[in-house]
Amino acid sequence: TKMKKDDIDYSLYLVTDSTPAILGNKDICEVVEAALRGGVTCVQYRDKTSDTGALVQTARKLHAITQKYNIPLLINDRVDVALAVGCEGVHIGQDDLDIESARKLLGHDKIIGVTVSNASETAAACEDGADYLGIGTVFATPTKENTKSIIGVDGLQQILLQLAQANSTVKTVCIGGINASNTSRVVWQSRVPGKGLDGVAVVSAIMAAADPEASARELSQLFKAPPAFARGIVTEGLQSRPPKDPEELVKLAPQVIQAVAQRKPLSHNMTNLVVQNFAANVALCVGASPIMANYGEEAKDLSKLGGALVINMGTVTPEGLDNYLKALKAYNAAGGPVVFDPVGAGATAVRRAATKKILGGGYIEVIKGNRSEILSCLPGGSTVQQRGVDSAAGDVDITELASALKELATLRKNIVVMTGKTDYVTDGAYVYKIENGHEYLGMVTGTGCCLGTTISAMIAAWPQDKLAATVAGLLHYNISAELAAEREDVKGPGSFVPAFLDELYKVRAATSEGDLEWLTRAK
Ligand code: 3NM
Ligand code: MG
Repeated sequence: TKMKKDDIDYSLYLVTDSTPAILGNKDICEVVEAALRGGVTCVQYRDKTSDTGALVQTARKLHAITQKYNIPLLINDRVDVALAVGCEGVHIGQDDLDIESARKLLGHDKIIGVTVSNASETAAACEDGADYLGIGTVFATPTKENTKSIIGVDGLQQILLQLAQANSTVKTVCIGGINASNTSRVVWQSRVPGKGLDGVAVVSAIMAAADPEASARELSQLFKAPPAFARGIVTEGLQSRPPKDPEELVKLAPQVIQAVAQRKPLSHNMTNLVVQNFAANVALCVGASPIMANYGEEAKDLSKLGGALVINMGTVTPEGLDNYLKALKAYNAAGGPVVFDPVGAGATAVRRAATKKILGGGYIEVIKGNRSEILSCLPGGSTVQQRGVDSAAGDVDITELASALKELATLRKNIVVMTGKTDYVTDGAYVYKIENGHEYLGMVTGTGCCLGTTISAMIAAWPQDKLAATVAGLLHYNISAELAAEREDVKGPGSFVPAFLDELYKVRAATSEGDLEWLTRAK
């Protein structure tokens, strides 16, 4: 039977590796056959060191095996080897033979795949008639050191967006550091309206696995499964979804606050040195159970307690960053929500890099920050980001800003909160403005951070509607600040702090008893 190249299933794409570090002393043919039994749908023979004779010999053996399973075999780089073997095609990198020449040699029925890592390579590969794109390097990987660029899930998504906008039908797989712990979320998170990955390509996750068949089976199931945290999150047609009525959101706030009071959800804070104590007190006052635990290893157990995680980057260190990433993974695996506060993102190269790592390291339910922090979270290609970062004043047109916020929330399938005198909240469908609050909030330290803690309590207690939960958190917080600032015993920022804690507590207590007088201030 001859394979038609349009019908190729790219969902689990195995790239071989013959180096001792990965293959060990196993037989490549046995590993590939086991992987095929497990559900691999496409095989690329990649061997950077063997002589041509040996390459052809191994490729022939592999081809005999892949043919039994009716699965295509592609050869990395070497068009001559592919021709000698008569297999289904090649995979070429940016430094290899050009696509046009490869096409001339191979003809139109053969598959030509190309590695791309940015917009211009993508455009060129499509123009030149690549059948599929291997997009990477997604995550840094010991399998291929000195890769050109680590693009993360953001970079991957930018390329999918580019293809969607061009109505391209080219197939896509991603590569680089893909394994069972990240497959489903990378597939889910990178998806844009109209375009998602056709598959994932792996080397070590199968080639270096103790049981390649079992690993392949697991990966093939994970490719199709939405990740734990994605249950119930709409991924398509975000922009065309009808916006929720602001008044309805305000009306839900008391229910959310009551749910916090009843459930006392865990608010797991990995936060900076300045606000530990204040954030814990705020969590208690809004009705949550705080734990200030910065050690990532603990997150696995804590993530199973039904609470939410706050990652606050206020005092980022290399060790801290590792801890955040570990915790993020644990919460994603358990399906627990994560709030990210990119404190000072954009201020230093270290923080920009850390922001990128955290955003690429998992799924985040709510990103909360001030204007410059939020602008730093926008994907690289955003024009608003460039203007915002370039101009010292950071003056950005408000409609442009609103559409940037929607873009960010749509791409990330999450909630974005931009704080300031007016707070903006969006789920990608609509941007809501909240005008409550008091200037004292800006005069004492940690109030921004504690808002993240408050929101974490709300989404943990009200996971069914994270937008409503976030709005409830903002209202509870900001209106408590107004009530505190207006008290006669409050003379300034110093006396404001304890009064603010009191009012947070009192708003919760009143709401639990059905007294919603405070909510009439919502605006
Ligand atoms: N190509 P693993 S990354 C072969 O970015 C290869 O183009 C890459 O190995 C690219 O699945 C890579 O073990 C290695 O991380 C991927
Ligand atoms: Mg190559």
